[in-house]
Amino acid sequence: MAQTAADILIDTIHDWGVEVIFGLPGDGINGIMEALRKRREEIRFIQVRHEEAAAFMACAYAKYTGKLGVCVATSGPGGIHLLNGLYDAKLDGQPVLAITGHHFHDLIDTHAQQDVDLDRVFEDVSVYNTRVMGPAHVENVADLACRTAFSYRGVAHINFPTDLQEQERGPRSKRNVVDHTSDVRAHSARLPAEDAMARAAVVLNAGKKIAILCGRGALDASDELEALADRLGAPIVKALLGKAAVPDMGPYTTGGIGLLGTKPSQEALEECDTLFMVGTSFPYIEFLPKPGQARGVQIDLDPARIGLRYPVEVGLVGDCQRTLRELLPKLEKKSDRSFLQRAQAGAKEWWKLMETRGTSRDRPMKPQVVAWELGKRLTDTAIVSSDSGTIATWFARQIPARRGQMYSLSGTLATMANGLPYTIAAQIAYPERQCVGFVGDGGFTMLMGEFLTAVKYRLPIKIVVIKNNTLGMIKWEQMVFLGNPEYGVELQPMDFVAFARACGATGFAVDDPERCGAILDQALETPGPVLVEATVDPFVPPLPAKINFDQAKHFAEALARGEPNRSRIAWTILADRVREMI
Ligand SMILES: Cc1ncc(C[n+]2csc(CCOP(=O)(O)OP(=O)(O)O)c2C)c(N)n1
Ligand SMILES: [Mg+2]
Repeated sequence: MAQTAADILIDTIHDWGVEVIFGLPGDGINGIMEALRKRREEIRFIQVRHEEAAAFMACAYAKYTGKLGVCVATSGPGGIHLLNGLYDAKLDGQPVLAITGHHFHDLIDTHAQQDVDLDRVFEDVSVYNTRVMGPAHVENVADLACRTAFSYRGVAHINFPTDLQEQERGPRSKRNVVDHTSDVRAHSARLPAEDAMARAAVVLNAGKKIAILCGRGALDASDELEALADRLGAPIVKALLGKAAVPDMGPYTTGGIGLLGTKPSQEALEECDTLFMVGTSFPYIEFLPKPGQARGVQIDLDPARIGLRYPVEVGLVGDCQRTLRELLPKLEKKSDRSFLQRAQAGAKEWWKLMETRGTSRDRPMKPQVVAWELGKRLTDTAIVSSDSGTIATWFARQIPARRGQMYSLSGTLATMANGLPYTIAAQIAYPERQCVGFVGDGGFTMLMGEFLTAVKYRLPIKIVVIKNNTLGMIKWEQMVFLGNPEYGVELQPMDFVAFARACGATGFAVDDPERCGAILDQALETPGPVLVEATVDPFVPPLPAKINFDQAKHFAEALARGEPNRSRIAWTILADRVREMI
């Protein structure tokens, strides 16, 4: 059978190592679906219930494997649905290819049905964006789309009019020499210039209180980071996407930073005289040292991100692992360990506090208890995905990352709803590993149809839904940041266990802290997809590790100005603080 333009597309991306495509069919991509059907042994098509989830899955697949994540959607609405997930990939720097349909090529821009020029719609989200003009165009643009997504760590988009997908190889223009492109992947050494390395070493060797801030770019540099911390006597502070970069219970890290970070991390950044940023664009600038307080050195793969958040003296453009390996021999071992030791003492105290919160036996059950009990039960190679919300705070603080595990959520876009699709993508990529979603009831219900996707493909994912019947994070933001009583944040409660069962999966419910561990044990041991509904106290605020005066004032104002739940909130906070003091 003659090769169609859609066949050429799928063959080309297969040559780039693509083995999985997430998507949902439609008449704008029927030619592509047929090409996928014919190649179902080589490329797995995972059918989703909502295209947004397909884009999240592509993003997560890229995050967890380092490979190209691919999603496909039909013309018009299908493509539009992809957008949020594609922005997640753009903002967290993941290589993703989005393939979309268009209607008949000779009716485009004539008010025809689903006449949405997705190549124009996707202009902002993509690093490469094109519309196929005919079969002879396909290989050229598909090679370039894959190469660009990898090279610039972003979204490439190919929009494909539906009738062209079925066309067979036809005439080429006279300049379009056959087979003139290549699918060879090429890498640079990704090492900074020698003089920059020497200057970085001078700054770091002069520092007396050095803090290392690492992010997602350092995820594969665990050993190097710990060697660096040891050499410099420097605590490692982790941006959330860098949670798995070094183990929390290791001797060098103070854990996360920011609103959902830890006190010792914040203190390390407040007191340091040198800040060494390794693979991070952590966006909350107010948590970084004040400009002028500390000398700055930064490693980033992207030269455009040097000095983005902090005025560094030396920028090292390169891969974190390789750069650190080259830099380490140039660094002197600090004999004064006091800065690191203080951070270690602070981290020990912090973990004691997390344990106190995580082992509370109060009713209603605290969300921290669920995170703590889950953390204890994860396997050494577990992959844990989470959502935006207070849920991210418990994920960040109460689940200690171990070496070999992976953790992610939507970092820079901070969207809701990605947690379930991320977990599914993780399980598709790693059928043998324990893949867990730790999500809020608001985020989960946005895309909960995807639980059926897990059932359909018999994916043994474990989803823990923290049920507080509220858009918790926003409730607290309204109070703590603005001093307003909560408004528009209550959620209609639902029975998640019945939902899981209705999907053909297993559901467990827990609301008793005494039973939480046992129920999680049961859930983790149950084969197939499992959902745990953990009903928790909705009045536990995810307060910053150190509360500033404005936040406390706003909080008090919100309570005074008619916050409907003020007495329960005040009582919960008071009771917790008293318990933590005794
Ligand atoms: C798509 C999207 N819509 C809205 C928001 C704003 N937002 C951030 S967290 C949050 C609440 C999340 O609620 P839930 O999933 O129940 O988690 P909880 O905060 O209760 O733990 C909202 C509405 C967002 N980040 N993304
Ligand atoms: Mg909630």
